[in-house]
Amino acid sequence: MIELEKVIAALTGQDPHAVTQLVQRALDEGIKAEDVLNQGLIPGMDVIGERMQSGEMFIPEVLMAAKKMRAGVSILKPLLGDATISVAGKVAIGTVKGDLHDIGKNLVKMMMESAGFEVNDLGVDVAPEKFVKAVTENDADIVALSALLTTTMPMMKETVDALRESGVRDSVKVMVGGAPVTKKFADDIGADGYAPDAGSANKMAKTLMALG
Ligand code: B1M
Repeated sequence: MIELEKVIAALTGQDPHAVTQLVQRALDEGIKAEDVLNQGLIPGMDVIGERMQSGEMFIPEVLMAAKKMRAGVSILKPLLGDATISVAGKVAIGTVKGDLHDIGKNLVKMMMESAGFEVNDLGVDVAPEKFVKAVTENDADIVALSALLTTTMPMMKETVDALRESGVRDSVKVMVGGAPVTKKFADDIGADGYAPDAGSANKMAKTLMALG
């Protein structure tokens, strides 16, 4: 059994190799790769997300933790079946058309990957039809839209409308976020979920997956 406290300490500490060392030690002790991931790294990143949400941790620390997490997962990946890696669901994420801001979107992506989601990053300035394509061709379970400009927020509604017009709206969940976006806005445009920050975005994604 990998101890969660040790994972959290490794994710939040100063030593850049602490997570990889911990993962390797756990494997050497005979702990299954799947358990190291599901009972160690993923719950550890959930705690990081909660600390970010509550203001206990700041963006640079969260980025460092996500980087360490990725290094830990890269040791586990060859030992895990594909199904174990992508159990949480498939997400197509992007910053909406007309908007070039991607720092927050990238952070959300990292947190989602850390939580076990397979994330297809469509980049910035993503037109509604590209999100539609991600659903029709790549079977995304969740479309995750980021916007940082009040002028590009309407593009979120256009994306929801495009999904509806293409007949795939009912087969996918839509979640939105970004500094100017609110829960009320999300409700008004017919999105399924809203998250104020990267720490809560992966929780919302898990909630949406559980709704089916
Ligand atoms: Co721009 N910019 N910018 N900018 N920029 C803002 C957003 C702005 C608030 C600055 C200001 O005026 N005070 C302002 C928007 C005003 C408004 O619309 N209300 C603004 C403007 C006006 C512009 C330009 C129009 C400026 C110009 O050219 N005249 C221009 C637009 C370009 C375009 O997009 N078409 C522009 C350009 C740029 C740069 C290219 C220079 C650069 C972006 C670089 C990049 O992203 N690669 C930039 C930056 C860096 C900023 C600020 C300074 C920082 C944004 C950021 O990265 N924050 C920003 C001012 C500010 O916020 N202080 C500003 C850190 C990031 C971690 O936070 O993105 O909010 P954030 O993400 C958070 C949450 O919002 C949430 O989780 C993240 C982590 O917790 N979240 C989600 C984000 N997406 C989510 C999705 C989810 C869930 C949660 O679910 C799917």
